[in-house]
Amino acid sequence: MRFTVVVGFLTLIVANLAQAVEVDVANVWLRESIPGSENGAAYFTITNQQAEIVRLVGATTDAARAVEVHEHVMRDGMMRMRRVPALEIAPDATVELKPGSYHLMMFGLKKPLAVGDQVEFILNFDNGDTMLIRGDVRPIQ
Ligand SMILES: [Cu+2]
Repeated sequence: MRFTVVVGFLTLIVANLAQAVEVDVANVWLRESIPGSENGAAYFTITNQQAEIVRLVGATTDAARAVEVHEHVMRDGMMRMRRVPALEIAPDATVELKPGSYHLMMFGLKKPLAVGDQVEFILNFDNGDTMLIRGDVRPIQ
């Protein structure tokens, strides 16, 4: 299933300052909260449709106190997460944010993520452009 990317009003505000990034964001989804967990994660695919590298440097949402771009890395035989200051997407490349890999880490959820909820994020790019995306909460498999 594909979700249409909605360009947010913030893009209009900064349109005169920043060149709009040409990306396609699809399949935005979140995993339903484990009871008691204050953190969450969001996933999507992002395709660079411009001739230059796109760098995703962060995101915000009303659903959580803070959001960071994260990746999972194996260190000392253990799976750990670390912050990615700038997720680079090469021209014509697609990067998949998915469990066990890149994700949007949500800290301090305002309420647990329940199946059927829709959550919006504003993606921030290094050139100052922003993009509003919306995803559905899916059940834990
Ligand atoms: Cu994380």
